[in-house]
Amino acid sequence: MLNLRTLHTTDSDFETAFRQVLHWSADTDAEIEGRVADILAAVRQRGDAAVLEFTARFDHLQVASVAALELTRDELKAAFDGLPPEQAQALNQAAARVRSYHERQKKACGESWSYRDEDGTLLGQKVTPLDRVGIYVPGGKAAYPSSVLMNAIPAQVAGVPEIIMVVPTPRGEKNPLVLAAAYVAGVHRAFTIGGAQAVAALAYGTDTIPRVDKITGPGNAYVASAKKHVFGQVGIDMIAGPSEILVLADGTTPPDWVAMDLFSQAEHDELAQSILLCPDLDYIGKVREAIERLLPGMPRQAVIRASLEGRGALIHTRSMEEACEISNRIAPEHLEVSSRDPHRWEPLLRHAGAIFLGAFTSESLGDYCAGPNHVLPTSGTARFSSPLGVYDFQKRSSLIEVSEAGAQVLGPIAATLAYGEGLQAHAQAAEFRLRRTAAD
Ligand code: HSO
Ligand code: ZN
Repeated sequence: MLNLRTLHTTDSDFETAFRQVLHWSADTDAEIEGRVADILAAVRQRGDAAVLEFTARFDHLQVASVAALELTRDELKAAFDGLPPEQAQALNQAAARVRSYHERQKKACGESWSYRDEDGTLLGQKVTPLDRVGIYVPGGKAAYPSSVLMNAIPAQVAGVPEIIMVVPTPRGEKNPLVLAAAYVAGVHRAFTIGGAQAVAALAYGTDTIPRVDKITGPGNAYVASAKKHVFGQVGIDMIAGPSEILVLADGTTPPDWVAMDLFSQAEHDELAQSILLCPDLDYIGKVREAIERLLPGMPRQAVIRASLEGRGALIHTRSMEEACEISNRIAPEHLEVSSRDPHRWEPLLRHAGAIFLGAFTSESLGDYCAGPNHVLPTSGTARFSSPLGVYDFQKRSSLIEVSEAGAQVLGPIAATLAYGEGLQAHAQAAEFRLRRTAAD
C-alpha cells in the first residue's frame, strides 16, 4: 500500500491540507553556512593552495597542482569518442535541438535594438554576452549530462567567449557522459573540482582558475549556500529546489502515462514533488491503481515512494477551471496539461516554469531533448522568474545619443527636475547645451 494522499477541494479542511502539501522550507542550516563561509574565505586568501587542500579532503583526490585538475579539450573529446554510438548520437541530437531552440530565443529577445525620435535622438539597448561564465556540474548521483547541455548551450549561443565547467570527481572517478556532454556543448575549459571551494575559485579567481562573471548550475546544500554568498561579487542563475511536476488531467490520457510522469520527477529526490489535479474522481482512482501496479517495477521505487508519500498529492477538483486556478497557486516547475483540448486551458495558466501541452508531451522529453531549457524555477518561484536562457548569459546597456535639436527639448525638462532636486550641476549640464537665443 502506498500512502499517497487524496485531497478534495470540496472538503472543508482543503485549505489546511493544501497548505501542508505546499509547505517547503529552503532554509539552509547554520552549520553548513558557517563551514561554507570558512571555505570561501580560505580560497579567497590562499587561492590554489586552498583549492588543493579541500579537493584532497572532500573529494579524496590528491594532486600536485590545480593545473593537474584541468581536463583538456582532448580528454573531453576522447570521452565523447569512447561513448557507445547510440549515446553519442542521442547527445548530438539533443544538443542540436537545444541549440536551435536557444538560437530562436536569442533572435526573439536577445538582440540589440534602437530607434530615433523625430528630432534625431537615438535611443536603444545594446546586448552583449558575458565575458566568462562558470558552470557547476554536480558529481555523484546527481551528475546529469543533460544539465551540462542545458547550461552550456545557452551560454554558447549568447556568444560567451569563455565557458568554464567545474565538476567534482571524488577519488578521481570521472563520468564519461558528463565529459562528453561538455565536449558537445562547447565548454572551453573544465576543472575536476567541486563543492563550495569550486564556487569560490570561480567567484574570486585563483592563479590557475580564472575569475568568472556568473556561476550557473545546480548543486548540493554547500554549493547552494556558496552561490548565495558570492552573489554580488558574481551573478548567479538561481537556487534550485527539488524537482516538481504537476499534471493537470481531464481524464482522457491513459492513466499509466500519467503515473509514469509523476514517477519521473519523484525519482529525482525524496523531496521532489508530484501532484495530479483532476476533476474526475474515477480517473484519479485509475491513476492511483496504475501507480500501485507500476511502482514495484521501478529501480528507484524507494525514492519515488518517499517522494510521493512525503510531498505528493492527488487533488480532486470541482472543474478544470478550478484545477487551473490551483495550478496557478502552486506555480510548479513543470506543468503537464494532459488533456484532449490543452489549448482551451493554456490561456488560464499563468505561473509555471514550463508548460507541456497534450497527452504525448511527456515532461521527460523536455528534460532531455525537446529543445527548451530544463533549468526552471522551482518552489513557486515561477510566479516571478523564468527558465534559464540565452538572456541569463547576456547583459544590456542602454544607448542614448541626443541630437542638438533633441537637447533643446530635453534640456529644459531635465533642468527643471534637477533644480527641484537641488542639483545645480545637473541642471547646468543640460542648460549649457541649449541654443542661445538673440535675447541672451
Ligand atoms: N527534471 C530535472 C532535469 C533532469 N531530468 C535532468 C533528468 N535529467 C530538472 O527539473
Ligand atoms: Zn527530470
